[in-house]
Amino acid sequence: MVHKYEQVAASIRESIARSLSPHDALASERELMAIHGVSRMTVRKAISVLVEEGRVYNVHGSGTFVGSADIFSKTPKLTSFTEDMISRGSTPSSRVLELTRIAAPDQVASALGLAPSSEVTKIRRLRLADDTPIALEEVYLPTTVLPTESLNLGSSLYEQLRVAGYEVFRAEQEIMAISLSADDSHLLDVAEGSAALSVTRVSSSRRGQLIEFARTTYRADRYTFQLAVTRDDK
Ligand code: 16G
Repeated sequence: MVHKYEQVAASIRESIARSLSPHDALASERELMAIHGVSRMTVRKAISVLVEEGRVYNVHGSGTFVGSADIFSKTPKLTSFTEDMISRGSTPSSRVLELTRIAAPDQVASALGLAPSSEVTKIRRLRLADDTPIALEEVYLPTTVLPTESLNLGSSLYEQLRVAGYEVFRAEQEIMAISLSADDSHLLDVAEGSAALSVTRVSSSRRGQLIEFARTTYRADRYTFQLAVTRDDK
């Protein structure tokens, strides 16, 4: 059965493709309710699907606007790079820059609760969407989680972790604005010193086992983060 909100979402997708440009306003909630003969709740559900897909974004108090096709917007849901790109209709790919087994640097060992100098796999990849560089990723995994030799870096790391019984379930993240070094600017195909968002993520499994220390550096002109915030009940 196709739900009403899916029909409304499909019809909004169509009208975006047909007649709207990035950052144009969508019809108001009230208008969408009238056009589709549905409740406010159904309109809200349809819009939230489109927000998840990155096709539209909300500006509090102003309405809903069409997203920009070349800007990827990440929501607080825990997702992998592959999932982020596929949900936006782009094809993800990777260029492996480094794959080594090393003694964990102090910061990594302490974040992952490992004894100093424990063995970890270090992975550096350039991540692309439809062949355009989007992010640089540096990931450290304890070798006890996945042996270095078993990794297939052409495909999703999170999918391989899931298959190995280490589904990434929760992550602590810190987001920082940085200027790219000359080398990283070159890899990401932007002017030297361009702005980027550096996200440090420490990921754990459903059982609380620490799995991954990652630093993902996104081109600031191609990536935004969306966070829903609420006031604590008094
Ligand atoms: C995301 C994660 C990164 C993870 C990667 C796995 C953030 C900030 N970072 O880039 O920690 O290693 O996805 O992607 O979301 P994959 O499964 O496509 O290889």
